[in-house]
Amino acid sequence: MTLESDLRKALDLDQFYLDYQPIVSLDSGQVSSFEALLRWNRPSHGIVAPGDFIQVAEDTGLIVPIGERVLEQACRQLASWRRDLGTAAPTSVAVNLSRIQLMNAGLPDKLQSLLSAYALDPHSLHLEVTESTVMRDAQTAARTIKRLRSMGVRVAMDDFGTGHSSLSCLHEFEFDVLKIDRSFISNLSRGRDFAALVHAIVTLARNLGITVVAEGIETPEQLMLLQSLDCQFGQGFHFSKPLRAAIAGQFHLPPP
Ligand code: G
Ligand code: G
Ligand code: MN
Ligand code: NA
Repeated sequence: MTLESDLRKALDLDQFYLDYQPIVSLDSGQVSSFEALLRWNRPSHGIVAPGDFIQVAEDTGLIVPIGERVLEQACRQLASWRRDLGTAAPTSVAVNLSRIQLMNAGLPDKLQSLLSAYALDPHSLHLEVTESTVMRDAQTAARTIKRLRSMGVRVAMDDFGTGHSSLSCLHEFEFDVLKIDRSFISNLSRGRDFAALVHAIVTLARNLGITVVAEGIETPEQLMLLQSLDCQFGQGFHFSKPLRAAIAGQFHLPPP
């Protein structure tokens, strides 16, 4: 049984689902949105994380139907939180996109029909792309990102700072959100250089009018440092691991 044929079967049998990790305002301590993270409930393997199958899904093109399933589930979940929780519902959900999905000419129309079908404000859908996703065919990526943003969808640069062209990325593409890679955060306590780097990224983003999210916050010390560096939003195990949808909808952080 190959991974590819199991992935096809997983689509037929609806074995994919999303967990949701809170993204928190570092000022107010309120949950502002959730990042949707793909999971595969694979028979006789248990829960499989995307790191173990995304590459094969990309190589076989299966990432397109899988990704459409992900977008549909995220939109449906957001609509259902709206219906059940009203004003207490999360305001947005961030979905990760592979390069093949971003390059797929059908993506904007697909998204438009999902947003209409679930009566969602386009601002409530955020798409996360990495530097390597956009840089391989930068012209096409820039055009697609422009089109998505003109629909009102927000676009985030994920894992910022790990690629080879992070800075040129910022002027070639219009990003709404910049997510500082967790390697910068985990090194924060290793001395002043990393704090200086993070502070520079936060300031740069602010001056460009881009929202900043620090990824991979694991300790109260990292949180305090990021607050002192004026970082607006954060995400990481310190706040919460990715959660099942039913738990995420009810999730609140204790008041500080
Ligand atoms: O295996 P692990 O959970 O650590 O993998 C996380 C990686 O998988 C991250 O790079 C994340 O961006 C990616 N990922 C998570 N969910 C999705 C998804 O729905 N689609 C795509 N294309 N990538 C995803
Ligand atoms: O590449 P991307 O940022 O989309 O990856 C998301 C991945 O990061 C998920 O697999 C998620 O479980 C993981 N993650 C989220 N918060 C933390 C954290 O605080 N520490 C570590 N090590 N991983 C995290
Ligand atoms: Mn991400
Ligand atoms: Na990331």
